[in-house]
Amino acid sequence: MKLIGASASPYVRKVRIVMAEKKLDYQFVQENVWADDTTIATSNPLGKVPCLVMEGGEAVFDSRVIVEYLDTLSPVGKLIPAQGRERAEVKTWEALADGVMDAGVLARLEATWAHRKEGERSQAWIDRQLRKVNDGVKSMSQGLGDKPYCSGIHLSLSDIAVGCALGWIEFRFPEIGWRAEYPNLGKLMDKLMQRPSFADTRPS
Ligand code: GSF
Repeated sequence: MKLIGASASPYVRKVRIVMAEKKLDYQFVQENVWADDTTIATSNPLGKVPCLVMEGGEAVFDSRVIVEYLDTLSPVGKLIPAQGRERAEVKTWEALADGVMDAGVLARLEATWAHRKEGERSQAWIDRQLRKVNDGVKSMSQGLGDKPYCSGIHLSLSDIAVGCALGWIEFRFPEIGWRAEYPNLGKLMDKLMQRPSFADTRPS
């Protein structure tokens, strides 16, 4: 399998961590989707990473579809419960974490996308998206409480998705300072960073 991605992308990191936790082999192909000469659309018509390209050349996207597929490939370290409430809970944590990343990406693009002129940037839009980031992180902290993991008693996709969202906020929006406000999230993040899957995929 070939994973097309970028080392700063939190969605790509989620897939790389799942690959590592599941002990799956793959080739990581770095692609700058913002470059004029990007060829990402030949694999993903939406022009986004991550995109998984299978041995036969078929493409699988987006990150939620990819991680769900990867979790079926081996029984090693099941990350998504097979059914029922537990499954819905993990998928909701993932949706929350992805939603925080989506809002953060929208805010960042509004503020920094090179093709948007100064007068075209909307502070009201940036504020709206950052509110979602802040509310989302607060909800993560409330949901985690004093439990060791976001859902269940073992590592799951919930923790991986939350860890990717928090790590990316720390990387792109250090001023948000979620560690000071939510020590329980800091504790979870420190624990996750002790895993090679997280330590080896720090956003850069
Ligand atoms: C989001 C992927 C995405 O926005 C997923 O895979 O979960 N829902 C999708 N990827 C960004 C890179 S990043 O911000 O991490 C991307 O490829 N953007 C290119 C574009 O043209 O929007």
